[in-house]
Amino acid sequence: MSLGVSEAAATLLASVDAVAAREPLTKSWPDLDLATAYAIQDESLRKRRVRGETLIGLKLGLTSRAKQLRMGIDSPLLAWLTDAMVLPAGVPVPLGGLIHPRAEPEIVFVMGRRLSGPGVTAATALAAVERVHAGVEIIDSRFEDYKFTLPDAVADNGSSALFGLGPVGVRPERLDLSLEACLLEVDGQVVDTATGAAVQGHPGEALALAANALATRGLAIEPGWIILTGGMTDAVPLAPGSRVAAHFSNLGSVTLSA
Ligand code: OOG
Ligand code: MG
Repeated sequence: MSLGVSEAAATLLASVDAVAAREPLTKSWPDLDLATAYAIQDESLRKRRVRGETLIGLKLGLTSRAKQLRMGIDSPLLAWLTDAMVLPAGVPVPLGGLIHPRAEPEIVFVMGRRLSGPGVTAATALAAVERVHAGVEIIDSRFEDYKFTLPDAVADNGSSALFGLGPVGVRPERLDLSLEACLLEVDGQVVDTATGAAVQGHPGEALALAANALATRGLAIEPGWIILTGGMTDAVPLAPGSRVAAHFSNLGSVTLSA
């Protein structure tokens, strides 16, 4: 027996609250399709808003080859960000509230203007951006062993948990984001590197993809929204006592302590 949309959303939020992984929805709901998965995601946003959370933007996931290969899924996803997901600078990662967190470096946009598809290109998308920041996202899939299909991950709001932004905000026209480089360090050792080109060739392409995908659901990207464009490298597990730092060539650094 498969769950309905509202029950599935409630079950996934219960996994967040209980800090407990569960089996993928598709185990008991093998024909869960993407449209229904996005309906579950929207319903979990509605439930979060009822609890008092505020919608502050969205994230793309699985926009780089590194991430797609790791998860075995070759198409990007969108998910919602709320104010409860912001990790302020200097605050340790609250590991006790997370199931099996992983950290990944991302290029992040803060929107100046509304961006509404269809037909958005990277150039028109970037023209709507106010500032670019360095970011680190902490993902925490609600599914056992991070094993899921694309509809599972969509329903689970793209494994979203927390994210931190760097203090440096740069106007998009001042950078070539395809060349923006990132070194990912764990406990002082470089474990991975990438440039912005890892994200759909250019993070502006990811932003355009998000605007055009939202348009098919009758939605637009709103002024002031924060947009995480997707992990540039594979994500690294966040172990107790560890320190993860993402150093960018122009955007500064973000450091998280677990
Ligand atoms: C899905 C979320 C992916 C990204 O940046 O690629 C994501 C997952 O890998 O759990 O946030
Ligand atoms: Mg991510």
